[in-house]
Amino acid sequence: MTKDDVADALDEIGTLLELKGENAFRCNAYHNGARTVRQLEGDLRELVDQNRLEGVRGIGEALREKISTLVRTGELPYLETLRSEVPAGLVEMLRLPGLGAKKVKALHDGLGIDTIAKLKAACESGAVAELKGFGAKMQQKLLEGIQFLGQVGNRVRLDLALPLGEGLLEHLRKLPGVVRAELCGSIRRRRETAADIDILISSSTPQPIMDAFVQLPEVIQVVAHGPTKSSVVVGLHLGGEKVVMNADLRVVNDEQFPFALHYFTGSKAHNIRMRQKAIDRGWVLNEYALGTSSTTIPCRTETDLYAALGFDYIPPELREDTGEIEAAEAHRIPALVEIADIRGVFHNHTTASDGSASLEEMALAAKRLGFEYFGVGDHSQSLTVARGMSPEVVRRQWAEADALNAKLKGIRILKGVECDILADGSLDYSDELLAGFDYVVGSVHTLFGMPEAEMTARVCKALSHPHLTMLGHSTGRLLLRREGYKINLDEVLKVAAKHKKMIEINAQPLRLDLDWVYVKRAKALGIPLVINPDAHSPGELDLFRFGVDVARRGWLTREDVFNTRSLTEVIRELDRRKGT
Ligand code: DGT
Ligand code: CA
Ligand code: ZN
Repeated sequence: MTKDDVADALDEIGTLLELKGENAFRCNAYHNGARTVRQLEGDLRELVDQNRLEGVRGIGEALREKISTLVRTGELPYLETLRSEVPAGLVEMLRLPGLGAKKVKALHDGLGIDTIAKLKAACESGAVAELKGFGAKMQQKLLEGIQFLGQVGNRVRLDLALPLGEGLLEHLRKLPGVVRAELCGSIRRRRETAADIDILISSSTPQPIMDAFVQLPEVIQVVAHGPTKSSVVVGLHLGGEKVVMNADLRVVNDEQFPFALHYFTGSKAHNIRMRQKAIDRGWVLNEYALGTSSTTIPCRTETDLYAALGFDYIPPELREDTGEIEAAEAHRIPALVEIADIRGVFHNHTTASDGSASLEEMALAAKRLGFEYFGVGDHSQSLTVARGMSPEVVRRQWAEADALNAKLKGIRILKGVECDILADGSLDYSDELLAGFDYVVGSVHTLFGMPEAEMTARVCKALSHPHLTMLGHSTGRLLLRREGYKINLDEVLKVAAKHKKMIEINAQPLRLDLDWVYVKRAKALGIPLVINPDAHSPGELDLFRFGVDVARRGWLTREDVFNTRSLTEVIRELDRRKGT
């Protein structure tokens, strides 16, 4: 039992008590206790054994007793009882936007709703709108939320699935008898979310590898344990979130590895087209081999496999059957942008708005990543929830940037802003002030409910503003949480191209917005793209790499991405734009 496991249990108790209608004070005691446990210093087992939890603020006697039981026995009968008393569907309903424990309880008490399916039916019949405290608007919102949940299912964001998968891979690679081991599936293709972790290993001794796999520390449940295929549920705490997902392991012999790697990497659409290409040559391609009924074509690697069919190697990010097979056939697969190509970033926050670190700390963190420039882009004045900067704060930040640029070696601070695009499409500062920035990122943060035509006009108007340099997170989506605002992106791209504006690929793993599908279209229109981490702390600067994944999925080369340029080139281009 780690601190996180214990804290999760306390949080769960708090939530279950809320759903039972316990008083808020008692419920909060558990949530606060959970937070305290997560932040405790030292080994929890020792703290319990030496009675050192006594006197810790936020952990009263009732909690202390439960923590001790959990740590000593790994179980908590009190929690088990609570779980059996509260229908599981109620907990699931909490995932819907706008539904807290009080409302879930009201739905349960008032209409007997204890599953999402029943909630959907009650919304469709209009019963929810009639319930006190709900109304037609809430009912509509719930229906939309249910539909969204149905679409996203149990997918997990790449920034969580990837480290979880890489952790498993690291354990597995150390096992005796493992020749090659790789992650496959959507994670290898760097899709922004994944349904499960697909792992492939080559070995001539699969059984002991299977046995070790189902016993890895991350495994919380074994779904299937076979001779060459096993399936488990894994769980891990990552950055304050508990990630739980399925992981499948397949073992093949080493001759089969490139074929299996190709097959399980997918996508399914790519595989189907590839198999057809093989058939066109009178061959068969499956997860074990390429060849005719009598002979097989030996391949050591995926590169060999593609070459056998007369193709260029296709990077996994492109394998979505959106033209990559034709390009490989014509030897026109582009050299995709790489992490090492990125030389700076433009959209980041500091304590001047809602960031957690000073301008100097952020700039130094950027330098440590090997960047040549750090563009600061704090929020503008009207965004008060994010402590948007008044013109005075802006001028103070400029002076600070000048002083730091005189002092710091090896990193150059560029003076930018993430300027709000107001409801009517105008920008949030006077033209005079805007002219003083090195560049302006324009973003929408308010009135997400606007009709599509209005939102499109709003953003397009901002794109025509002479001082706007690039458009920030263009739909406002939060992956697996909320859809973006309604906007005609094709129109937006057309207008951006016309005014020669850049478009950001927001690399926050929760956003990854512009979506890769539109990245590809932006490139076709000649629009320069910019990969920005939208960092709110020094550690988040490194998130830029998830933006590189999106750029690669959008077929971008180094030339297509503005922040692959050197500092000198960037300054020259920004100056040129300001002159026009
Ligand atoms: P996911 O798991 O939804 O994030 O996406 P994938 O692409 O990882 O899908 P998954 O895990 O169901 O399957 C892994 C790969 O296996 C998939 O990308 C392609 C291959 N595959 C799975 N089912 C089929 C199929 O019916 N036909 C073909 N040709 N390939 C398949
Ligand atoms: Ca998968
Ligand atoms: Zn923003």
